[in-house]
Amino acid sequence: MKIHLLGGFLGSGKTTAIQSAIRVLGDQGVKCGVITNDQGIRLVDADLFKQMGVPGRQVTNGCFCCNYQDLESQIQSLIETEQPEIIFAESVGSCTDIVATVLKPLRRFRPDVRTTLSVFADGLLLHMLLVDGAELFEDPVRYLYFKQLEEARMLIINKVDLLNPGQLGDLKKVLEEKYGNSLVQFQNSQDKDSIGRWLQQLDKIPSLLIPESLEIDYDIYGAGEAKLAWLDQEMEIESESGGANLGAVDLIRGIFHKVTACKYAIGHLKFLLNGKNKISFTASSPRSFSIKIHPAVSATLLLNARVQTEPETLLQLISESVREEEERSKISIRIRSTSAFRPGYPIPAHRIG
Ligand SMILES: Nc1nc2c(ncn2[C@@H]2O[C@H](COP(=O)(O)OP(=O)(O)O)[C@@H](O)[C@H]2O)c(=O)[nH]1
Ligand SMILES: [Mg+2]
Repeated sequence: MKIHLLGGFLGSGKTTAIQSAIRVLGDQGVKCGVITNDQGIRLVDADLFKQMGVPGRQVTNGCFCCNYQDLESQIQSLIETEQPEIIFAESVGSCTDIVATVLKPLRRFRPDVRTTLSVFADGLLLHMLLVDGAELFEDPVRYLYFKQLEEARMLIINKVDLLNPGQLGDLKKVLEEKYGNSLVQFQNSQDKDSIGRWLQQLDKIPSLLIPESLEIDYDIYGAGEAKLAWLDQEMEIESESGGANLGAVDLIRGIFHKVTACKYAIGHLKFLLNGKNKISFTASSPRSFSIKIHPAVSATLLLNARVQTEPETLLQLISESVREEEERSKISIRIRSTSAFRPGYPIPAHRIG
């Protein structure tokens, strides 16, 4: 059996890569399972995997490292009930130091399982940070972001389809200087062939190759996580005139525009409309999106926002957007659940240095 861990910042494309990989492997008759992870509980991506029919488990309320025993139990439960050949475990995008706190413990406690770690980075965002010198993130968030890349032995530069040849060339040069010792893979996770190459690389990594644990200052790492606001919200939208879906989409646009107008760096702003359509924005994503919608008297919307600001500020911004949309579209929006917080200080259960 194999466990492929995925790390890397919010919105870098981990879930997309797992979904594509499971499709590719499914065509080959390989049974896969997935473990999702987040500081929150009501997650867009967990719902999507369920909808795909992928056997899945969740580690919620904190990262894998701080909930190692829960991760272990979820792996055991997947193995016992589903017998997958491969488990993909996606770590929450604000987490780093995974080699010391997850990969090495897994190799110690499950020596019979082949375990790998791939760290994902959004190529366009990385180009903005390393080549353009964009100052998107506050210092401790930047520290966390680059610590994730530093510990990668397998670094996936994702979303290469969004880079033009000039940008790709510049990025390759910088990466060669900074991460020349890592295996750097340029990928489009929406593309089957590209995903196939990643899966081949995962099979080639020698099992005895154990990456080095990071040297890391937990106070700065913890401060970086605490600079990010987490907000999860479930909403029900109603419109007697059939405008519920349209209202939901306008609300999504409204929230995105408010966040960008305030210049809050977006980690990941994700929406799930009616339990099936994922609409997501990251620091690098295009400002517009299109989605086919039908008239409906009611709609549901699940929101997972991870944004560099205070949770209270984010909550206020979203409440304002909701109020404005209700007035503008003459719809009614009922909030079914809300959870707004910043991640707690990381205290890993194990750390193998
Ligand atoms: N163009 C492009 N978009 C991608 C790629 N991988 C992911 N995305 C998009 O990036 C956003 C974040 O992806 P997701 O997999 O949810 O990121 P995660 O937070 O790391 O799991 C989504 O809108 C995806 O559709 C890629 O290779 N190319
Ligand atoms: Mg994800």
